[in-house]
Amino acid sequence: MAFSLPALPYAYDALAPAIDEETMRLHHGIHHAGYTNKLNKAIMGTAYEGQKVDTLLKQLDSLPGNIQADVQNFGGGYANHCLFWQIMGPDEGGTPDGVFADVIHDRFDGFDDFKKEFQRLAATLFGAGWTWLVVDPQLELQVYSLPNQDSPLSLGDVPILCVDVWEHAYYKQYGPNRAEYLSNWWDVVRWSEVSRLYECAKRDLSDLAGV
Ligand code: MN3
Repeated sequence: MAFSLPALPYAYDALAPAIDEETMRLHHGIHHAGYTNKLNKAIMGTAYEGQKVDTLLKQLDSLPGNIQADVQNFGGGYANHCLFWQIMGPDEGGTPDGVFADVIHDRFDGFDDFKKEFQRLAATLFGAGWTWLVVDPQLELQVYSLPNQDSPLSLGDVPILCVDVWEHAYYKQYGPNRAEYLSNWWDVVRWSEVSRLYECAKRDLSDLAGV
């Protein structure tokens, strides 16, 4: 089974004004589609055909040299954008609630401090890459940036929130003003989904550790 470009779970103009329609069309229809096609080309006819992208990214270090870089770049590009579309939505934003809100609060001295730190990392990432909120194998939340399309899965962490700071994600609409893009992006973060992914990540990591 080849990888396919997932349909957006909302209309192309649904995230405006935070992310406008033209940016979403290019980002999904050209960039994400491009990663999907290149990943398929890299994997097709190899022993890794049919594996899930998460499985490939988790075992990146042990992949043969001729497909390792392709999985890192195109597999990462494929998976990262799938998550990105999923954790956004129209009329979202605000703050998380329930158990996840408490976890964020305890880990980062409050939601505002979490936002500040996450946005600082995203604003200062040099060049192209993503900023991540992940659950690590000790089930702790961590925030960090990674270059290019590198995935936290390849480090043993499970990503639950991400922001794309490649120029293709914002330049058409915001020009070089990445900080403004980031400030507006919070308005479309779908905290209910991030919270659900947190619970899934905890469960999967606990199963893995046999606890
Ligand atoms: Mn992108």
